[in-house]
Amino acid sequence: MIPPQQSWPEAFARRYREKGYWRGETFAGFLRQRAEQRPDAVAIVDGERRWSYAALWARAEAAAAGYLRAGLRPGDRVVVQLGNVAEFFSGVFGLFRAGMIPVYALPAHRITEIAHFARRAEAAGYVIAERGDGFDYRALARALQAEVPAVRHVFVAAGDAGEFHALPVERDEAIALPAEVSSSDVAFLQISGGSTGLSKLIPRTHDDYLYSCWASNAICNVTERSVFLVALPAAHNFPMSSPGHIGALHAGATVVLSPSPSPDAAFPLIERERVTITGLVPPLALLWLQAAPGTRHDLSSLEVLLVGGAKFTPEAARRVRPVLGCTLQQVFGMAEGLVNYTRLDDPEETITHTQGRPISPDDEVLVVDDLGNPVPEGQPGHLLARGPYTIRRYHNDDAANARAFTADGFYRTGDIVRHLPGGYLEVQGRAGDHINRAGEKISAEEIEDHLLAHPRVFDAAIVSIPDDYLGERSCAFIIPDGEKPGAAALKAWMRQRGIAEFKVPDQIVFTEAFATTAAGKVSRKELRARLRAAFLEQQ
Ligand code: J2J
Repeated sequence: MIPPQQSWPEAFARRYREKGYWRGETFAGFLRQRAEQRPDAVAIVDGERRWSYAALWARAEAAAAGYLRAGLRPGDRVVVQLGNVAEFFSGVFGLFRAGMIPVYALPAHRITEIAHFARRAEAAGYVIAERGDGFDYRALARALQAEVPAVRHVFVAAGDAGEFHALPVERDEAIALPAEVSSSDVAFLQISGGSTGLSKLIPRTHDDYLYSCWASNAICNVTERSVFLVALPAAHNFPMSSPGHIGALHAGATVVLSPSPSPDAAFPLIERERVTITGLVPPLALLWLQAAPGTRHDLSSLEVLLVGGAKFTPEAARRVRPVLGCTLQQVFGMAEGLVNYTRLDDPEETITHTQGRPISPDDEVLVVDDLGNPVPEGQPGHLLARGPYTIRRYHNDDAANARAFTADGFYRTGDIVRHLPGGYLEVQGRAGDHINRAGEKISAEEIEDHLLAHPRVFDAAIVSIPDDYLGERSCAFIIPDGEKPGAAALKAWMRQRGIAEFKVPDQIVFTEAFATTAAGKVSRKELRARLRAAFLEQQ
């Protein structure tokens, strides 16, 4: 079991309960309730498959019995790596029903990342589909079990299970399912896109996460008549919780799964299913804006487009209503907690120029200088956050906890923002060294560590370079050790190490030396800033 969540001091927890934010609800509990209330309403649409709430719940119970029969126990952590398929939902709600704890990996993750999640979470199981986007996840499962033998059970939720367990679709009545867990327990571990080293694991409780989802529903007008399109990967925190598929299921609405976020895949689904709301990262929103005027598909059902994950420019934001005919909602959130939205009835200027304001009246937001002192409103500073759905610690990572939280429990977001009148925030950039590549966060340090393992790399520094389409792209500056390895060969070598494709540097620049100060000493952060400045000057 993950030890009881003691991260919110009792006085805070009491307040959040008294104010009705934490309602004592669990994931399995709310889905069971919806299945009783609206058994025949469509919960999940995946291609030609339509699962009612009753069917989804039955599948979740069947999966739960399958996990238990195989030997997993309540409290076990289970890495889930599934794309936008209906089985994501039966697989994950099955874990909730069995009192187990999903660890959400993205389909793009490869052995290096999956092994890290499994170790850090001390996972006992792994749930996959046989294939996705042409990739063989069973081969990845074999590699994982060779590297992390504690992962005893692999479940193939869709496709041919081969030597692994198939995820049952019929309930084995001989297996008793456990009683419901406590809503203050950790429900799952989400992946952080932080700046330093490997991803951290984010423990979210039933109470805190469900609050952020149902409160988002009210802000985004998600009700049981809504149809939510999951265009981004379902395991990502944004399409999961803002208000996301969890918000939509909580509302008793319909969740439509798109195999890809491209207009080719999404536009026909919007027309066919009369989709009312979806969320995109800025590069995809730009692609949709480009494709919409020429499309033969009827997009008129779309009421709200959420855009977040990276900064959306005011110029693009202004085009959403005229081109797509819906209201834009900017969303600035993070898997660690705090989520901000522009409101549906905000003035146009606020919607196009800000990244919104927090969900909760009890979100505490501070904007401080380098020394931690509050800066005046309107001045840029570091964003710190504390509140009823913002974590107070990472899972199993003392070093990260010491860095990421203040003594009084504020999460250091790493974002540089300006606080505007009315509590609105405008994101200015990042203090740390990560690259926000189309909403995917890449830690410079993590990629540098990979590069440094190459025998012909003497030193490496990864920087972000502004990119019209991606927002930022990654550029690796390399000092070779002897003969240059060649950019293509180096990229191929990185892929071979088993990392997500989005982390492979977009560009590689070989150089003789990195500029240093007169004193000869320079921090990595400063070095990266200099390399970026020198690169941009040359352009
Ligand atoms: C600028 N930067 C943004 C925005 C996130 C909703 C929406 C997004 C995420 C997410 C999420 C931004 N403008 N509108 O979890 O529930 C950058 C910030 C932030 C980091 C968090 C959600 N929206 N960002 O993107 O955990 O730097 O969550 O700290 O992946 O993305 O990344 P992540």
